[in-house]
Amino acid sequence: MTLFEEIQNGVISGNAKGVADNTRKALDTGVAPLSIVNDGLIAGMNVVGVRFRNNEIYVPEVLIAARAMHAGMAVVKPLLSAGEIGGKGTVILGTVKGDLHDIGKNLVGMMLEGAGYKVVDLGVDVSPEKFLNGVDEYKPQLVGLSALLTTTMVNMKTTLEALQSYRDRVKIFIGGAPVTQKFADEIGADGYAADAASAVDRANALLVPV
Ligand code: B12
Repeated sequence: MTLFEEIQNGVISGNAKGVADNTRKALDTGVAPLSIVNDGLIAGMNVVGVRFRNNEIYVPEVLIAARAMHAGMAVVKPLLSAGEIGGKGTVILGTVKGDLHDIGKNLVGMMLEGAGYKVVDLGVDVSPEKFLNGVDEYKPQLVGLSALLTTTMVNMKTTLEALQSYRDRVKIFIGGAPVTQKFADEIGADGYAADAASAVDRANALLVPV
């Protein structure tokens, strides 16, 4: 079994210590931190998502898997952030009001940090007002909204509306499993990305001066 498979299986079975150990082992053998995230930790979590959807596993197993994934993330995160921290600009991230899912958002945040952005994470269940206050306080170039529920996607629209007067200064991009490019276009977001790696590409593209 490859180290990537060991890490994936560790996430799937919720073996936090095993994931952390194998993540260190992979780093020691020279594997790039970003590959560990993409091909180990995220790949494992994707399997967990499919099994949960198919009712093969339930909420407690998912939470235990997420904890294992975070154990690996804790090991790679300092290395991902080792680049020019914050040099590219500031991004505010949050999961919209009513929504408590944060695994994907956290991954996006870690990837953005790894790519050189300063990331301010407002957490979950973030109201439009809280996003507005965050923009006032941190003066970001980018705001990222996450939603994992079809019922909370609508709060992306209300958040965009709340940020209306900042739209000339701040780009807003969105993501989350039910979110699509079509939805992003419909609500007038500046961008959309399907996963954490393309979120970095999207951020880079949005911030290129026109
Ligand atoms: C983990 C999980 C939970 C955990 C969350 C733990 C946590 N700390 O996040 C718990 C158990 C708490 C939970 C609760 C619920 N959940 Co849930 N959950 C999931 C599950 C299995 C995985 C989500 C996940 O973490 N995926 C892994 C990450 C890496 O993927 P991701 O989030 O999609 O993120 C990636 C991209 O979308 C993108 N991205 C994400 N955010 C952003 C933001 C930006 C700016 C960008 C650019 C990109 C981006 O990049 C990420 C990284 O690659 C999904 C099933 C699934 N397959 O999606 C259901 C799922 C999302 N949950 C669901 C439901 C229904 C619920 C509950 C209502 C269940 C209940 N009855 O209590 C509650 C709601 C609680 C609430 N108010 O939010 C449904 C949603 C159905 C729908 N269409 O609305 C799903 C799809 C399961 C299902 N098939 O029924 N859940």
